[in-house]
Amino acid sequence: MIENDKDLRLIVSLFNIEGEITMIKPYGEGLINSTLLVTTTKRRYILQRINTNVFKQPNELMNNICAVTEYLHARGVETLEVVHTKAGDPFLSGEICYRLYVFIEDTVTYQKVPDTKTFYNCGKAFGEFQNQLSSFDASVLTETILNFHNTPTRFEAFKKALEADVCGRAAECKQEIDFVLKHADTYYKAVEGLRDGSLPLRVTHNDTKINNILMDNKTNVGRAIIDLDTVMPGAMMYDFGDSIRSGANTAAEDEPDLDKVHLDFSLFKAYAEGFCSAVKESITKKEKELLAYGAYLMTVECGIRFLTDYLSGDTYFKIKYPTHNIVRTRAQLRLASEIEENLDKMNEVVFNACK
Ligand code: ADP
Ligand code: GN1
Ligand code: MG
Repeated sequence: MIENDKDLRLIVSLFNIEGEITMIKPYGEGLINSTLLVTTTKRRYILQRINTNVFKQPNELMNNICAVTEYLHARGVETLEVVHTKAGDPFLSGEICYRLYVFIEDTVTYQKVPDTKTFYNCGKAFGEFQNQLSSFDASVLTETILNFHNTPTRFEAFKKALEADVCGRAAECKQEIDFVLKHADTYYKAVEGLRDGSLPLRVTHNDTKINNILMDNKTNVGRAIIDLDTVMPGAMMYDFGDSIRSGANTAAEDEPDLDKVHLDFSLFKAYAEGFCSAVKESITKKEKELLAYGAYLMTVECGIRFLTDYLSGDTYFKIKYPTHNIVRTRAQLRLASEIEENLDKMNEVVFNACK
C-alpha cells in the first residue's frame, strides 16, 4: 500500500460510513487485493484496493458482486455488504479503485484448517453456496478473469512463458517444468465436459481457500463466503477441488520442505462429507465421478500458475521473497502427485458421501 494514513482517511470519508474514523490498518493474507481494517466510533469496515492489474474491468467486477450479494441477501443468506460511496456508487473508481464492505463481526478466518469438524463445516458452506446460487441467472455475470480455471489454457500460457523465459529462470526449474509437460494429457476433463454438455455449467466461487470463508467464532459453522471477485460460471469440481488443494494439505501452500507436504486423508474425507451433504440432491453422476479428480486438477493448475508467474518475473501473485513462486510451485506439484496416486480411494469416499 503506497497511500499514507491521511490519504486513506480521505478515501474512506468518501464512502457512506457511520461514525468517525479512529484507525486504519493492514488486514488479512490475500494474494491479490490489498485489504485494510477500518475502525470508526460506530463500527468496523473492510477497505480493499482492487487489484486492477488482475481485474481489468472493475465496474463489471463490482456489478457481479452487487448482483450476487443482493441475490443472497434477499434470500436471508449472510453475505458481504457493499458500502456505497456518498456519490451513490458501489466503489470508488479512478486510477486506483477502492471498495468498502461492512466488517462481519464475531467470525474468524483460518489460514490453516484447525480440525476435521471445521473443515466439514467449510465443505458444507461451500456446497450450500453452490445450491444458493443454483437459480441465479448466470448470464448477468461478466467473466472477471477469462478462462480462469481453463487448465489447458493455463498450460498454453505456461508454455509461452517457458519459451520466453524472460528472467532466465527455466534452467533452475527443470524438474517442475518436466512434471507439467508430462502431465499435459490430464488437464482437459473439466473444460471438455463443460464444452460437450456432459458437465452442468454452474455458478461457482472459483477461489475456495479456507481464508475465503468467515466462520462463526463460537460454533465454527460457516457464516459467510467472501472474496467474491471470481464468482463466475464454472464446474462443481472447481470449488471442491480448490478447497482440498488449499485445506487438506498437511503443510502451507508455500512450505519449502516437501517432506512435510501431504494430502491429509481425514481432512479430505471430512470436507467431502460436508460438501456432498449439501449437494447430494443436485450432483450428477459425472460430477460425482470427477469431484476427486477436481482436487488433482485445481492443485496441478495452481502449480502451473505459480510456475508461469515465476518464469514471467512474478507479475501476478504477491511474493514475500524472490523464490516464493517456485517454492509454491514445488509444494503444489508434490501435493498434486500425491492426490493423483490416491484418486481411487478418494473417489470411494465421494461416492459414499453422496449416498
Ligand atoms: P484477497 O482477494 O486478497 O484474498 P479477501 O477479500 O479474501 O482478499 O480478504 C482478505 C481477508 O480479509 C479475508 O481472508 C478475511 O480475513 C478478511 N475479510 C474480508 N472481508 C471481510 C468482511 N466483510 N468481514 C470480515 N473480514 C473480512
Ligand atoms: C489467489 O485472492 P486469493 O489470495 O484468495 C488467486 C487464486 C489462487 C490463490 C493461491 C483471483 O487467491 O486463484 O488459487 O491465490 N486468486 C486470483 O493462493 O487469482
Ligand atoms: Mg481471499
